[in-house]
Amino acid sequence: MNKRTIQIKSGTLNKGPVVYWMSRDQRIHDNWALLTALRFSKENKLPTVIVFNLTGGFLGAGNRQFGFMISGLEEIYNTAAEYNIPFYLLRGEPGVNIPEFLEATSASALFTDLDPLKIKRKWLKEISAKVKIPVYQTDAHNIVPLFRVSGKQEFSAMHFRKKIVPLLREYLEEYPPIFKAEKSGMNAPSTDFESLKKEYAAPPFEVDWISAGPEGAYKTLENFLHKRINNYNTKNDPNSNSVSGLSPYLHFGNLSAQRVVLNIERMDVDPECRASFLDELIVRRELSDNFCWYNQSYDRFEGFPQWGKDSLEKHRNDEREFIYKRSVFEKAKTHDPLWNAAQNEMVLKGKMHGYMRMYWCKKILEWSSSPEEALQTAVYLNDKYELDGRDPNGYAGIAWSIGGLHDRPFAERPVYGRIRYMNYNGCKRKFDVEKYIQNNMTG
Ligand code: FAD
Ligand code: FO1
Repeated sequence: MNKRTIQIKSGTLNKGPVVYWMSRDQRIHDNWALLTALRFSKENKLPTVIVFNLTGGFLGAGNRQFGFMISGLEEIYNTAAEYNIPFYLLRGEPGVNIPEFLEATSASALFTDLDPLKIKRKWLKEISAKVKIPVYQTDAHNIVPLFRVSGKQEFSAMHFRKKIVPLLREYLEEYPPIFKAEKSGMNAPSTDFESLKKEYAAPPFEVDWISAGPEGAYKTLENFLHKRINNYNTKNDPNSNSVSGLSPYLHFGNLSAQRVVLNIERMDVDPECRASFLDELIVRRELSDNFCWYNQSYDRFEGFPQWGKDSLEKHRNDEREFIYKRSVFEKAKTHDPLWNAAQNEMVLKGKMHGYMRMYWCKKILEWSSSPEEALQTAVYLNDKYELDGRDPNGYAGIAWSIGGLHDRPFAERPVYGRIRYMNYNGCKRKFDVEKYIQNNMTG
């Protein structure tokens, strides 16, 4: 088919449309999965339709994330129409809805995007088992398809970097322009986005500092590239506005990481800032997908590297100075004003600065009664409150903080064992802690 696509199932073409089941990559432009479906449609003189399945309560997501996602989908629905692509929004279980939709439309083939998360792999398995048409999956999220970079879990950024960098020349190509699909007799059913948005707009969880969808994503990217990227060397200062703020858009696939890199390459950017940003965007981000794809225990203690598990095991019964239950963490009621400020930032805004995420998570390990409980608390809070949560980056970031994933052993100390340690004084040396606390006070 092409170098970014794998065939999940063979089958015979029917007479109906080619269906793109959009899930992870919620955009029309710069989308290899949609382009693959459109090309296949053209070769077979068939129309293309997009179907999106809304699944309530997805991995702990609430109004905040659904509200953001639905506003983006409304924009995508309208853009799809410009290319003669009807957009269907279904609600319920994809394992039931997608096969029914394919049957009802006599669909010829199914295309979808690729996601390493367990729930998405389960959905695709259920769907494939029920249909008789060909099923294809395209990695539209990673610059180098994850199955091409490596056939196994990579244990450090250094090893992963060595594998991905030589492939970038081949994969960092400009996207071909999207083209109009064959006109079909099918009209996009009208979707009442206003009612949907109202359904998910209830407080206390809405956020108003970010505008959803691909348009919001491009504006944020432009602002970062033209005004802020040259300050990226201060990325570890949570008071500096030097990070991109792109993670919610990358998470929902409103923006392609490949587009970000292509646009940066056309600009004159400070070389140190450029290298540091691209290392996060390419190496760290795609390494997280590698972790979740090859290690389906990505959200469990068992998923940590062996040395991390052994070390945490040895220190399991160490005395803890403070032990908090999940509810104390959730209400930001610990003894540490810096930790509480980070938690407030996440609860109030749906985001937390990258440097604070590390501190936040390591302290959850330090102040929980076991590493398993710490992991559960961190995943629960991250997935409930972060706009960009429920993402391979989140599971990898938490496993890095608590279990030493992609990291090396450090000097032994209580509770942490050989897992890297962080503390308040270290933060004080790096940035104005009082200012960060003041900026994230409640009430
Ligand atoms: P920038 O610094 O501008 O980076 C650009 C992009 O590079 C990010 O949007 C992201 O896609 C990628 N990136 C940056 N840092 C990392 C990293 N350490 N690992 C993987 N990719 C990275 N990221 C999420 O997208 N979702 C999460 O739920 C999430 N949870 C995290 C939890 C913990 C405990 C930790 C330590 C990290 C977590 N991260 C998560 C990774 C990182 O903190 C965020 O991606 C980053 O802070 C997002 O802000 P930004 O877009 O301004 O980042
Ligand atoms: N994907 C879907 O196909 N249907 C959904 O209803 C859905 C909801 C959702 C809510 C919050 C969120 O963070 C992600 C959500 N996603 C949904 C999936 C998402 O696009 C990503 O594919 C994964 O979360 C990360 O890879």
